Amino acid sequence: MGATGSLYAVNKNNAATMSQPEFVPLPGYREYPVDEMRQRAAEFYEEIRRRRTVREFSARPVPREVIEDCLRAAGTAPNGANMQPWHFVVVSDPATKLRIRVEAEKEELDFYHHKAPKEWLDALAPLGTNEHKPFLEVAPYLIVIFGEAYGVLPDRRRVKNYYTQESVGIATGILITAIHRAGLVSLTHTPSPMKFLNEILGRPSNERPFLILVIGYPAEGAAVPSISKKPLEEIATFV
Ligand code: IYR
Repeated sequence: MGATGSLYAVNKNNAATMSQPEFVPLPGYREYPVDEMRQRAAEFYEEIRRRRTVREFSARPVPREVIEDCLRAAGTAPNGANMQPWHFVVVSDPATKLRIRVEAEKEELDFYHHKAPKEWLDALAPLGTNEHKPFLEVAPYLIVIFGEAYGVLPDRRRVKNYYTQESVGIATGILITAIHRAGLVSLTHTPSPMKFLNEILGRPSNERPFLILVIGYPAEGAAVPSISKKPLEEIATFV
C-alpha cells in the first residue's frame, strides 16, 4: 500500500489500527560522483532559470499524456502524513473555461477597481496585470488545484489532514517545474475569492481552491515583464 495506496486505504489503516510501519530498502536512489553532482545542480539551475510566468497563450493543443505525467510528478510531492491532500481538476472544455473566465473576471474587476489597496496595485504595476483574463479561455488547459481541508471516507467520516497549504504548495511547485521541463509555459492565477470554482467544477466543500494553473504554449511573440530574481546572497544565509 504506502505511497500508492488510496486515501481510503491509507486512512483506514492508520485510523483503525495504529498499524506497524512497513519499510522497504530506499528504492531508486542514485548517488553521483561529486563532479557530476556539481554539474547536475548547475544544469538544473540553468534549466529552471529559463522558466517565466507567461500571460499570453497560444490556443495550440497540448497532448493530454503530457499533462497526465506532469500531474503524476506533482502527486509525488512530500506532504503531511502522506495524506496527499490535493485534487487537480484539468479543464479543457471550452464552455467550462468560459464560465471560469466570466466568474474570475468579475472578481478581478472588483479587485482592481475597489478592493485592492493602492500599495498592492503599485506592487503589481511592473507586471502589467489587469482584470482581463483572456488566457482562461485561450490556453488549452487550466488545472484547478484544490487543497483538502480534511479528508472524507466513503462512509462520510472526516479524516484530519496535516499541513495542507504547505503540501499543496510543494505539489504545485513540482507541477510548475514539470510543465516547464516538458517545454510548456504556465501562469499561476489566483482570483480572489475562488469559491466559484467549487460550484463550476462540482467539487465538495472539504476542497478549497488553491490556485488555477494556466498551461499551454506561449502565444507567438509573447512578451514578459522585464524583472529579475534576487541573487543568492540576498535569499540565502549560510551559518
Ligand atoms: N489575482 C490578480 C492580482 C494579482 C496578484 C498578485 I500577488 C500577482 O502576483 C499577480 C496578480 C490577477 O491575477 O490579476
